Amino acid sequence: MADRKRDTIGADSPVVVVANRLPVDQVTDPDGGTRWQRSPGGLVTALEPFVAGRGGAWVGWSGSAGEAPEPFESGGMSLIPVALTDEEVDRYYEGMSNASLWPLYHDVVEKPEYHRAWWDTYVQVNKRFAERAAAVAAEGAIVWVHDYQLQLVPALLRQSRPDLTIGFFLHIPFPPYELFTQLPWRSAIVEGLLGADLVGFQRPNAASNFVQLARRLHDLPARGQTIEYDGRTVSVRAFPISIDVAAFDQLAGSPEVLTRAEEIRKELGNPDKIILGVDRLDYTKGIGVRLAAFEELLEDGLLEVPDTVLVQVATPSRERVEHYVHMRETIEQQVGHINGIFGSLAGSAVRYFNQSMPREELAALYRAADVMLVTPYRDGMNLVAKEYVAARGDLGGALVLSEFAGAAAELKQAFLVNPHDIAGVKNQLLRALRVEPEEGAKRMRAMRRHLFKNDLDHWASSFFEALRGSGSRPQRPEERQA
Ligand code: GDG
Repeated sequence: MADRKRDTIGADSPVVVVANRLPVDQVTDPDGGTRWQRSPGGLVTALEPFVAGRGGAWVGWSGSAGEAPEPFESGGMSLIPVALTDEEVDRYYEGMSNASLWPLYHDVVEKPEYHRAWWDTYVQVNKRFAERAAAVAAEGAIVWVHDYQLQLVPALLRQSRPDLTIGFFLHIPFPPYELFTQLPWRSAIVEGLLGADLVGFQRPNAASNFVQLARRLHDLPARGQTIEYDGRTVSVRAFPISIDVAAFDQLAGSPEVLTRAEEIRKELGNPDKIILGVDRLDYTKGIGVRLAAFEELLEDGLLEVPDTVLVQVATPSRERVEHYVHMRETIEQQVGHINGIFGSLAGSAVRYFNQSMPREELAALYRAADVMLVTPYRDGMNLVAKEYVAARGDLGGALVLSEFAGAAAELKQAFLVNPHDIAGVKNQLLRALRVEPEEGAKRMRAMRRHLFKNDLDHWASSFFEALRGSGSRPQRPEERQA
């Protein structure tokens, strides 16, 4: 991707995205030179047309501690890096974001830690993001702030730039009143979010949790999907995120991926059934649950190795956060235990990868897998479930999906499970493994139909449309003519 630098990069941007990370990663070439490469994430693909097509800017952290690079242009967007020191990465990102807010927002699956020093740094870093956004946003611009790391940015921005139309989207669940109110800084977070004109969540129950909070904690008048605050009306709605369904469908149906899917089956010893899990190695994803269910089915003699194998891709994640170090040890012990008992010289029962795989390899795994196991205890949406369905243009395969993933509300024809109920997970896994091809195809077709109508572009357009209709922003002259 060609990078260009100029003095006034990003100034007067009509659309600004503010997210913890920039949409690029710095890569080092063999000759030692460095360059920026577009990040593989779906969010970039979703937002790029709205930002790049309008000469917009993206404010975010580069991913490395220390001085921030100068703003630069890339992929038609102005990228505005925000600097974080080592201590800020430690307290704002790994601490407050990933050891306090992440577990609290995921039903306290692990116990959140609350430290005042983490909070102070969270406030300080949120101010920095807000300042950078305020500096590049044009008069009356639209600013879209993302996720739990930046919940104070909407209010901070509104203070300095009341002319802006501000949207916020939370990618993870939002907890009910009873859990949220644990947070020592609960009022500040609610006030931070209320700085937006539109607050978006993955699911309607998260939106109503937030409305309830505003009503009970701040005694604010709230009706349906709106809250009256500070002389403004804040809209609160669900916008379930999706993936680029057509692109994934096409990738998974390409000759290269299909050939690779066949190779994968062979490399695994041509088992009758392949069960697959793909997750960031995170304690919310319920990896231990599926290992336990698989182990019990082997013990019960209902499944056998090498007829059936479980492939688990567990992508390294947040490796310096204590909870993650501990869970990795537990999962790896569990895998070792199962393989020790049920493996043979011909191969092991669980093929475990603590590695990040190329997208093409993931698509081939999805295509090779007879059953996809997605068993989070709580998940905002879960894009892996949607990718699996998008990859199955052959209408093969079966999806076992946790009721506690946002995706379960849409992928209703999946084999739904309660991940706290191991007996139930075992039953549904067996049903999925034994489903008649005709019934499997019927389920897959219905889920694919839903996804093709509700793709990533639909998500981003709906949010932008709702945001444009929400603020009290004065119209720009060209909009008045249109
Ligand atoms: C948060 C919320 C919400 C995984 N391993 C590899 C790889 N991945 C890709 C998957 C998928 C993405 O990462 C994971 O997305 P999820 O939605 O499953 O989960 P989170 O990372 O927790 O995301 C979640 C999401 O935000 C969006 O709003 O759905 O609920 O928690 O796309 O394919 N990609 C590659 N190699 C890997 O090894 N290339």
